Amino acid sequence: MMDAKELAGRFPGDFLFGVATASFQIEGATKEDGRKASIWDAFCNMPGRVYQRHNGDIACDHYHRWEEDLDLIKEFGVGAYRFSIAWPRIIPDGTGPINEKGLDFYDRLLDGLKARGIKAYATLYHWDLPLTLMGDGGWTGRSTAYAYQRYVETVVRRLGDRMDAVATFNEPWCSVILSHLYGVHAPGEQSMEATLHAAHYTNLAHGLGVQAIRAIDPKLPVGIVFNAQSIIPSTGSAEDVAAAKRANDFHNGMFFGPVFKGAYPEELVEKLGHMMPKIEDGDMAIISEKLDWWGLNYYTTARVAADPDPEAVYPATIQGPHLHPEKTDIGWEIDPSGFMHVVRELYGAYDLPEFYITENGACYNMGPGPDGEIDDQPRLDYYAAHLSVCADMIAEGLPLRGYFAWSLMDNFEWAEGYRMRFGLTYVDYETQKRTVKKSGHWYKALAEEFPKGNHASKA
Ligand code: IFM
Repeated sequence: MMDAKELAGRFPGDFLFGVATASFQIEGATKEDGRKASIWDAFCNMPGRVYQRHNGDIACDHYHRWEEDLDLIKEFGVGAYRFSIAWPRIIPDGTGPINEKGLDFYDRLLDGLKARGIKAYATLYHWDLPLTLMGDGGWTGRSTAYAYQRYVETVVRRLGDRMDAVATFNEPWCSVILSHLYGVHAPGEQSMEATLHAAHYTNLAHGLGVQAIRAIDPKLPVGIVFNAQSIIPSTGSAEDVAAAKRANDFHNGMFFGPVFKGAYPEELVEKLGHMMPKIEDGDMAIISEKLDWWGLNYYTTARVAADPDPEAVYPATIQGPHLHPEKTDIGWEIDPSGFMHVVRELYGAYDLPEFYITENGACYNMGPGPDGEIDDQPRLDYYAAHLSVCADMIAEGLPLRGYFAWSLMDNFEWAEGYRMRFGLTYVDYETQKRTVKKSGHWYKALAEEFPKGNHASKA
């Protein structure tokens, strides 16, 4: 087992360790204090979408247990907490009246973080779009980008003074491609045209959000969080290498291109431009406002091969066989080398600012043993291997400033419901009891070493 303290020695003293969650996955209280439905509430209620029709009604009951949860975060010895704000609590219909009680909840949360000396890394959108906005097409409608901008203004005006950093979006790939092309996430659409519209209006919303934040508080570090895919050609054949390039353009370039270069990848536009929405004058300049930081969420690698079907639609790729036999309980290949691969590729391709690993972690579903302890050694090993790669990134000169473990605790894993567990803390959903797992104790031993030189007892 990798020694946590030894690993700590490979990180700079001011490196930031944190834990992450997201609103819909932990809060519950979906009908309380003026919150209205999000697209995820509706999706959960539709048969066949979410495992056993699990929903977010109670989740980890964090809306009521937030103080206990902040104490838990403090216990972990981490310097920062990454959480998201639920738009349907703040502006329940997406546009229209502001719900003060929703803002009050995050007011309490932020004050609670400050009181405990924990930095607040807030995400403004982690997929809980107010359901009413589906009436305008949801993310496929341009007006949603402007509704988002007003929501951002509302949040940052009231809460921005206690945020240490803010992200406009979490994983646009999921809220665009997984949700509008593959139909796996809400709203469950399966159309390339819808996907391309959602992509452009999400990108535009990001840029409009950045403008709003900067106008209110130019000193608040603003960024965006991507689950950039680590794409590796299945074989060295020219076909597979070309397929990997197409996959890169489609899955990564669709977002990184506009945000960091002010343009969509050329081949993507050539092949799919006829299905894209009209790009208005000024859109690309808004989208490519310079950012202070960006976040990478990394879990696994994608092996990509050319689709042999001559009729295949762009990007015309298929999944190649896994290289490593080891998988987590959700079936994702474990490949720490893919972590380094994607970061190097992205810094080679784009002019990127400093970054954080805003999510990394593993799904293992073991529960308490006879002694009540949760022995999740494979998760601990996963963390150790990936954190070791983070130390390598720093040694290589990559501007990595912090790392957030996903997740503080087990929670609602979207279409998988509660059956898939990513927590450092076990949640008994019957009693809502939280029990720190073996991996959690290990992560605490690492995190509490930071900031270095700041612990009288460890001098
Ligand atoms: O649970 C999710 C999270 O909401 C976004 N990133 C990936 C995690 C694991 O699937």
